[in-house]
Amino acid sequence: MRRVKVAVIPGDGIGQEVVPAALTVLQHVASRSQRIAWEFTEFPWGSQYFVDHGVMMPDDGLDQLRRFDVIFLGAVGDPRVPDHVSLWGLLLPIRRGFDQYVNLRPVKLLPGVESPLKGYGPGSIDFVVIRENTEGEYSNIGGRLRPGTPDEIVIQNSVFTRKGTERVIRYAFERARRSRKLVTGATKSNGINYTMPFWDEVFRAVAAEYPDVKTQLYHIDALAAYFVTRPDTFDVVVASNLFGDILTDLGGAIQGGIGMAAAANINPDGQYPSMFEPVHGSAPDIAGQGIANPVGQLWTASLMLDHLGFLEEGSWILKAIEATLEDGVKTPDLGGTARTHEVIEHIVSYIDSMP
Ligand code: GGG
Repeated sequence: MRRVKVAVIPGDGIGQEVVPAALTVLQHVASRSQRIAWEFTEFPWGSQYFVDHGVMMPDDGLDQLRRFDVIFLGAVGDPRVPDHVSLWGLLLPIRRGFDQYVNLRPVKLLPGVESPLKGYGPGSIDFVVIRENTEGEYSNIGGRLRPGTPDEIVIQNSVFTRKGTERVIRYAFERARRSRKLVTGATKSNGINYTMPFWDEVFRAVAAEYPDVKTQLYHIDALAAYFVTRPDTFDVVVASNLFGDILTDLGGAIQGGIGMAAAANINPDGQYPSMFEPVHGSAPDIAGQGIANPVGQLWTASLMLDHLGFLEEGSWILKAIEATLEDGVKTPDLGGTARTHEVIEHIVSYIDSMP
């Protein structure tokens, strides 16, 4: 039996619903497995904390999180707090402070779910996006001069380091060696004339070290269109921070909805805890109604188990998700009528009754 210390941050909106739901499932997985003893510690950080204390998390937040094996996060965002304040006060400092330079986001069409793209059935869309997670367009370097005047100047810099670019592209190639051996790079080296030609140069240099892996490099605009017109042709897609963010919302849409999409913020060196969160945000429009889709958070829990080395247990959650969706137990965003707790009950009873 291994003790696993998990920092739990439900955060805002539907994070407060889908995180406890996923913890229930994780407890059932642990009791079936007899190999895991979870130690969950919850942190009340997020937008309500900001309203009460003026910060999204305490100044020593990262120090408090450092002693955990993993971080399990729900959602960030609240109409009472500007989005750039909530994001730069919690989610982004964790990703950057803990050097979680890989944001791994699976895009897979599961049985029982309909893609808005016609002609695609279960498993026909199945790839992973590796999003650079610590630099690029999310640089936090820039400023505003003469705000509010006709002479206002606003600058936001992009930062691409050789180390940061090379390591995430290399991760994508290593990952592709374990799948269909095809890496697609997202670029825009026609219009963005310094950072993106550099990105392409590093991509080609790393590719040369992996002669067994096929490659393609597409401008982001064409790649977005190919996600719609030929999503079955991808294996591993690697993209800069902003491009990867946009592509994976599109990825969520083609796999049936953003409520399905999972993400793992990984520090591959294991020096710091990795963080697991769904792709979706806090969905204030449906928060508190008990109808949030818990699948993205559950799939994220499955990625967390994989990361911790509990591959078998991780696969139980995915199988339970598939069986539940196939049985038609789906929340309204997927065209169903089930409430969050009904999806969870179905998943738990599948796990508890596994042979
Ligand atoms: N699940 C975490 C969350 O709420 N993400 C919302 C979001 O806007 N994230 C921005 C990003 O991933 O860059």
